Amino acid sequence: MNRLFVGIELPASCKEVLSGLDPHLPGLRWIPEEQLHLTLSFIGEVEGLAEGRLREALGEVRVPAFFLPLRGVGVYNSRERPSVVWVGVGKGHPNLFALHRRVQDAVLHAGLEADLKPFHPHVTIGRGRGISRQTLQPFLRRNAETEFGLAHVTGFQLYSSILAAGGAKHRVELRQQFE
Ligand code: 2AM
Repeated sequence: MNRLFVGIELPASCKEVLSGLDPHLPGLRWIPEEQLHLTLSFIGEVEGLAEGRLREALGEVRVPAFFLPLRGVGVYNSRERPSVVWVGVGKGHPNLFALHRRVQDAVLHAGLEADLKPFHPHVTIGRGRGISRQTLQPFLRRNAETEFGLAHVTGFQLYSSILAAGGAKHRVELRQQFE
């Protein structure tokens, strides 16, 4: 069994910028540079045969390459506290949403359950470990509208995720290039 998800790996230059944003605040764990990605579809535990079908279906997914702006920061809250600090991708990127739909179709085609919640594309850059909104506020205000560059998206990856005490470890299982 592998715990799988599909995502877009960011170019090294974008990862470097986002990694360098770390405000080093207590109660906030910054995501290691090599793990920065945009999740397209979280799938969960998958057994070998289904993973084979998924690899095959993902291998058929092609959309035109596109540029994705990385822009602004925000948080998702859990029990009144920020749990996820994210970087946004602006509004209305038809190619990103088309890619998301194609990946979801591939997951369903493989006989797996796709996460059917609305797609809110974001790059998780930090995880709250008890930090308050107030402590994070100056960082959020400072970067609310900051442009972090453009990611040239020419493919996507199938990742496995191994849960460990210091945070999940991700490994690229498949690279699908459409350009
Ligand atoms: P994220 O994109 O907000 O960080 C691997 O765990 C990736 O899948 C993470 O990047 C995570 O969210 C995303 N994900 C979505 N749903 C998840 C779930 N139910 N459990 C774990 N991760 C999930």
